[in-house]
Parts: sequence; structure tokens; C-alpha cells
Amino acid sequence: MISHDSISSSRLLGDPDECPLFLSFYSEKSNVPAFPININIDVIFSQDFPFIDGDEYPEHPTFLFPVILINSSAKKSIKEVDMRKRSGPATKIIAFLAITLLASSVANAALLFDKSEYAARRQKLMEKIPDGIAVIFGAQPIASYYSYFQNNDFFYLTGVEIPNAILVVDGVRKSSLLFFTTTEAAARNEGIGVDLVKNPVEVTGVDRVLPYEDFTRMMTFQGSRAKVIYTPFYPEELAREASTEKFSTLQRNQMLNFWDQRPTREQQFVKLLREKFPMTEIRDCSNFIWELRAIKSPAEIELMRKTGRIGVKAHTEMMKATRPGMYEYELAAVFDYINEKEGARELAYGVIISSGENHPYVHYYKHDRLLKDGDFIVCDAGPDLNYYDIDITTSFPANGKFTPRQKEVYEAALAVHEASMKVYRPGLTAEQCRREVDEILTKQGFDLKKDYFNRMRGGFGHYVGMATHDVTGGPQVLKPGMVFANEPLVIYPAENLGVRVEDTVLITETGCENLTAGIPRTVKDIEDLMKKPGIAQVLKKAGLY
Ligand SMILES: [Mn+2]
Repeated sequence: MISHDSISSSRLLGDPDECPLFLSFYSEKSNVPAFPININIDVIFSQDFPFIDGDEYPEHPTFLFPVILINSSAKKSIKEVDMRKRSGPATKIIAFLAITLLASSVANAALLFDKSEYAARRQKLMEKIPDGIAVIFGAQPIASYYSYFQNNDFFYLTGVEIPNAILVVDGVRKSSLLFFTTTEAAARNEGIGVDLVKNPVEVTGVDRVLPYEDFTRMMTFQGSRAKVIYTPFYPEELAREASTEKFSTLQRNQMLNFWDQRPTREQQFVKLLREKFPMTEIRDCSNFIWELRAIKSPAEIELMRKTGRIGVKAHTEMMKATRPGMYEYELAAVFDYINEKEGARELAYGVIISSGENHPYVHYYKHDRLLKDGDFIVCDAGPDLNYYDIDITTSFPANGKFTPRQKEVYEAALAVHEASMKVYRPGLTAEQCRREVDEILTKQGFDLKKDYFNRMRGGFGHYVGMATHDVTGGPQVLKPGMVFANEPLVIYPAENLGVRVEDTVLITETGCENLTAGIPRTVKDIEDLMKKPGIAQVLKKAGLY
């Protein structure tokens, strides 16, 4: 195996102007731990390498190279290789051997959860569709420089991150079929476990795995015989999206826009199904999947606890680092840094910071204000760890010291938040929750006639899970396994003051659990925390920034 250094040096091969994609591949893949050497060729292109056939480099190649290997002692420059020539059979054999070598040297990433978890979810979906089949598309390859992100419903049912995969759940025969076509090396490029590609039935626990191309044949046969074909009518939910909100946005701006009128991908599929299978009923199954997603399993809860702990740490460090004279985006950067350092590679949503005149705008993503002495900050930010989100909001003074008015409003919000935590339990409705919260506040001596208590009552916020605004709406009646936001909020635009205290809460068998416990929340705790030097102050002291 060659070292990182020799991989780096191989980047020097070739002319960047002649071969930009090739070089970008290397700069992206320089963290690959090992490449096989001692293969008696300098460069191997797979047959799918996009610009082998093209006269120009494609701007957005969808499938990038299964294999490129460079002998560490290669003398030949890349530009000497005829890139337009397809690999011959001998090269393919060597490429295959190389892939096998590569595969054996890499630990295979398993699914996020045990395969039995996904089987149980598909089983529950089968029970909801006893009269038909459900067809669920995975996300397409992305046309941007982000890494691939599976859509939440597909990932929920399969744990599979392969682009352009299709899941068919058969409620009549009680079986699951997965369709995809990829290569081991393409999977490696996406960071997908090689074992998943080599032994997909074994790894995923579905009954059969077929090439993507066989989907049409299956539909020709099965589609016309099925009494009902179910498919999600709502748009697929990708990173930082919520399906129902996405639907409303697309409806307003695309489907009902006179100069656009394009259907969504899902609508187009429904239309095709209705045209091709006129005797078959086509029904929505979005809600069936969302009903399942609303109740979290023990494995999901464990992951969300971990995600919650990361969010707590990131919020605490961000608060600690805040001082007047900093820009809000510096706070966002601290959040982002701690989040990623702790292993959460994504944010659940762009960091929201409202301060000054921005308090009324509860989804202000630009975080571009320069913080002044006396400003009050509302920061809504959460990690996404392995497709699971956490929603947290902290409210604190930029200078680390509450004014009497900030303290008064903040403590009212905190009281509603804490009283809610005392009453959340299975069987509770939002109205009951409000009544019981009022009782607790009265007993604590709060005057409920105060304006802020009228604006801010106990209750339940939105669900939280794979999306921050998970599935549709929020709970009506609490059930064990539900996860939602406890987020009392009050805003006084004329005073440049807004307050929100938000944690992500799990309903247990007997009550609730704060998945984001541990954030300094009392006025004293926040003021004490902000007296300490945060990351920004430590960097400054060290002469950096
Ligand atoms: Mn929220």
C-alpha cells in the first residue's frame, strides 16, 4: 500500500488545465487511506468514466469514475493517456482485481441501525397497505458539490444511501424489493459501504435486490396486476427540508405559477402511473410512513440523545464565546465548529440568529449583524447527526449581563418551558398541557395577567426527527416515543427584544425526557458562563485573530 504522500505526489502528474476533473478527484480523495500498488499500469479508467467518450469534459458528471489508480512510481503523465479510448478487456480485469483489493482493505460501513430495525419498519408499512404495493423512490444523484443525501422516507425504510434506488414494498406478498445499479468504486466515491453493493440482500435484509433497469420490467408485470399502487405524493425530504413545507413552496412558486406549472417529481410519477395503469388505483402513502416516523424506536432515541448532547455543547460554547463587537456569523462559526468537532457533520438547518431589529424574523438565516452592547440574542441552531436532527434555541445578552427587562421576559419564558417539562406525559392534549402549566405558574406566584403570558402559553411545538420540522404538524395527544419541540416564544419588536427557550423533548412511558438537557438556562448560569473565556477569546489571547 502506498502512503498519503505518494498519493499526493501523484497529483503532480498531468496538467491541471488539461485534466481538471482528474485533479479535483485527487484533491477530494486524498484522505483515502490506501491504494493498491504494484499493478503494472499507470492509470486505469473504468468504462463509466464520463469524459472518456465525450469530446469535452462534462460540467456535471453524474457518475464519476469507478476506478483511477496510479502506480506510485509512474513516470507517464496523465496527458499522455488517451482518455477518449475505452478501457480494453485486459484493463477491465485489472480494474476488477484492483477493486477487489481496495474492497478488502476497507472496513465496510454497516447500515446506521441494525437491519432488523428497517425490516420492522417495512413490515409496519406492509400492514398499512394490505391491498397493494408501495413504490418509493430514493433521491437522485445531486447536481452540485454537496455530498449525496438520501431522502428521509427512503432512508427510514432502507438505510441505503445509493443514488437512484427504488424500494418496492409489497403488502400483498409481504416482501420488499430494492432496485439499484452501481459499482463498488462508485459506492466508495459516495462513502457507501462496499459490502452493501456486494451483498445487498444480506446487508439490507430486503428479500431481493435487482438492477435499476429491471424496475420497468417489474412494473410491467406487477403494476398492471396490483389493485392499488401506493407512492408518496408529497415531495421527497432532503437535508434541511421539511416535506409539507416544501410542497407548499413548490405549489405556490412552481405548480401554480402560470409561467412554470411543472409538477413535482412525485406528481409526475403519479401521473405516469395513472396513465399506464388506468385500472389500478394510485394512492398516497406519505402519511403512512410519517405515522411510523412520528414514534421513535429505542435505537433512534439513543441516536437523538447523542445528537442532543452535541447540540448542548455547541450552544454552550457559542454563548460562552459571544461578546459585543463580534458579528453574528462568528457565533454561527463557533456553533458549526463544535458541532462538527463532536462528529455531527451537518446542521439540522442554517443557524438562525435574531438580534436587534431582526427579532420578529424567526427564520433569519443571514446572521450578519454586528453585535452591540445591550443587544439581546436569540439563537436557534441544531446538529444533524446521521440524518437525525435536534432543535435548540438559546436566548442571552450579547454582553453577558441581563438588563432588568430582559431578565423579566426571559424568566417568564423559562418558567413556561420548565412548567411544560413537568406536565408532559403520555395521553396529554395541548389544551390540558396549557391548563396545567397555568396552574403551576400561578402556584409559583407568577401573574398570568402579564402580557407575555398571554402571548406565550404551554403546549407542544412541532415534531423533531429526521427533519427538524418532522413529518406533518405536531402532536395532538402525546404518546411514548414522540419527540417534539418545547419552545415558548415571545417577541417585542418595539423593544428589539425577543426570547425563545427551546429544547427537544422525548415522551417516555411515564413522562418526558429532555434530549437537550444541560444548557445553562437560568439567568445566573448564563451570566456565569459568559464571564469565562470562550473559543474566540482563547484564540485572541493566543495571538490568532
Ligand atoms: Mn423549533
